[in-house]
Amino acid sequence: MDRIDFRSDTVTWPTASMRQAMANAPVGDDVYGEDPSVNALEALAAQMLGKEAALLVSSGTMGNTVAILAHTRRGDEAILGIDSHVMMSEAGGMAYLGGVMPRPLATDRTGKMGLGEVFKAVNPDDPHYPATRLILVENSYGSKNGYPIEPAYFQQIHNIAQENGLAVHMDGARVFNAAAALGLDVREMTQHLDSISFCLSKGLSAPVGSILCGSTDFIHKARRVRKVLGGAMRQAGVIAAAGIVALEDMVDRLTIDHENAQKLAAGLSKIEGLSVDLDLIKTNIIFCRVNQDLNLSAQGIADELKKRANIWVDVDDVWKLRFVTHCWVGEPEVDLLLKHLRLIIRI
Ligand code: TLP
Repeated sequence: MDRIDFRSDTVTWPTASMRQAMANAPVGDDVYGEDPSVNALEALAAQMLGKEAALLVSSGTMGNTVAILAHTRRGDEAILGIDSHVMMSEAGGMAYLGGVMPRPLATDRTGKMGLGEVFKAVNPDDPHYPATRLILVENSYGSKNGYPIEPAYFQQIHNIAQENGLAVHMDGARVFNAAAALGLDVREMTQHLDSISFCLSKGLSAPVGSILCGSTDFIHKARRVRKVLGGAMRQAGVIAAAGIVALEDMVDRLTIDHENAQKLAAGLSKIEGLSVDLDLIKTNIIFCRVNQDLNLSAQGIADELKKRANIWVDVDDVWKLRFVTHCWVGEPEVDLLLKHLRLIIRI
């Protein structure tokens, strides 16, 4: 692949051992519960995340949508961060498919909703108000440089939920990044949650798939919702086989992506005209502001990078770029990106 792609960790291709495992995967009909590879992946994921059961779904969006629909009824309300992925980038699935009202709350620099605000957002049991049923959290927090939020926060969210009979679901698309950054076992990140979904196809490099984890009862319910959405697959073992390799081989190396992000962020912050919140770069996502005095917008910089060096970056807004490190962009690619940025910004 000659393209150097910093747009997202979703661009990662399956590794050679994933392709091998896919070719050799034992399969069966997963709607009958007979696919040995899917069953093995679900058992491994449940055990690693410290939950009773797990369900393979096609994407992070499907994992979150299935979870929301399984936790709620039409007309219920879900509290969530105003700049969370579920709120901003999942096509309004909770409202479109579930008739669920989002109750968006502001988040701080690290993606946390204020605990007082969460508490106040829970509606009283009064027929005027939608019934608050769910709190949605995210970790790492994508729109805040993938910041890894510490488990103590979720313990407090869980307390509010318990006092009010609510469920807590985490969009843990990159929860393994969060755990790695905090030096914790991922089970410590999930202990205060009723359900969590995470992605196999981001930093873990699998081609397809996410996993929803929770109690046996919850996953039983979720399996029905997945079927309703057309997401029950047949010989999905070919996908699951890559997912098993992702969990066995790709988790421990995430710290390399974080080190490369640190290096990139430090380099960016030294280029006049670009700025990065260095104290917030803990995982593999970097948002970089472009000074409006430069005669180049974020799009202009992205176009130049592509033209000169086939380097692809994500344009977040007119004055903001996003860079994501992953296993296909290492130290040499970081150096090359920085070199070209210096040249482009000097013109
Ligand atoms: N995120 C993508 C884009 O949609 C922004 C990316 O490139 O980062 N939760 C979080 C926190 C995510 O970042 C994403 C994807 C999802 C859920 C959805 O996963 P998919 O794309 O598998 O539906």
